Amino acid sequence: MTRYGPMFGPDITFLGVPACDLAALPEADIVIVGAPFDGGTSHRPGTRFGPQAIRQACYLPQDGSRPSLALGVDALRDLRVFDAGDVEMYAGDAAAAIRRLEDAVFAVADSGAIPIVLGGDHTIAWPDATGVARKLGYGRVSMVHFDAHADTGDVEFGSLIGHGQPMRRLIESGALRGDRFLQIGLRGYWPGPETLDWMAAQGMRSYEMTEIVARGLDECLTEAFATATDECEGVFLSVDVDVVDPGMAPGTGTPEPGGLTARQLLDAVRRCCYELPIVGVDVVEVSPPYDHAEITAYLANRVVLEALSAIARRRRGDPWDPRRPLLQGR
Ligand SMILES: [Mn+2]
Repeated sequence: MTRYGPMFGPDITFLGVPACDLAALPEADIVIVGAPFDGGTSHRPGTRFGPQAIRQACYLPQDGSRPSLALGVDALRDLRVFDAGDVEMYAGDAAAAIRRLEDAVFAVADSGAIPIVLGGDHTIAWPDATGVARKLGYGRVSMVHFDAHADTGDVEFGSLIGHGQPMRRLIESGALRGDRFLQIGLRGYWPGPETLDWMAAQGMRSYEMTEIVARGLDECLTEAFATATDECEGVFLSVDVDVVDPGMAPGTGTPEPGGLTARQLLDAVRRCCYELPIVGVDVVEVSPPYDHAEITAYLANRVVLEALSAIARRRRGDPWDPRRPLLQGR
């Protein structure tokens, strides 16, 4: 296992943070890992180009500094953030690809850093959360999962590996507990009753958009956070960009109308990373070939930055009140 650089495109890092080698990890708070894999995609492909798009989608210099207006931290400087490049993930050999990714994520977690994985289709959540659970203990990590889809399919296209199935594999293997699994933003027409019955039997809690609209996202998050922190060492945050309405995130493989706004997702990710003991993050399903004006890549870049900034603010330790004005010491 070593630094490959990006699997596709020029050798850049996330917004210019220093590069690192997975085989010789530095003392780090955060290690970004690219997972350029779309071999588990059921419909529109292209997420193999997601990591590079997310790394560079920004109008500011690629200088390794991003002072957050909202949080008053510069996460890329306040935290030791490195980019390990892409794990080699050949779409034609899904089993080998996810094995390699799980080892990479485990190496980061084992070093004491938080892995932030740039997808890639959602298949990667299986090796991502498993890699973290290998370090912290099976059943000791909870999941907060933003998605239009439950991703709890059993066998699809004759395979156990696919972007509609990672959450089932994580629970079946014992890596994560079904009753510490919080899903936010589900909607549409999949899965069917058999899969919903299986999810209920695992004790999963899935907040469908109808409930989120009726109760408000903040109230749902507060409730979910109480479950996520009960009897668990840490929380894995998995963000499928298709949780956002396709009008604000068109560049994705399985768009489902009627989702969260970009603003709601950024605020929710901020709350997760400020209020919860986050031990791993992935941001998945950005498909640049289906994007328009880089809308989706820009959003995913900001999701990563929001997570980093909130982790930095949480570590700083002083209270943060979102209602205080910007120029009066928020
Ligand atoms: Mn998904």
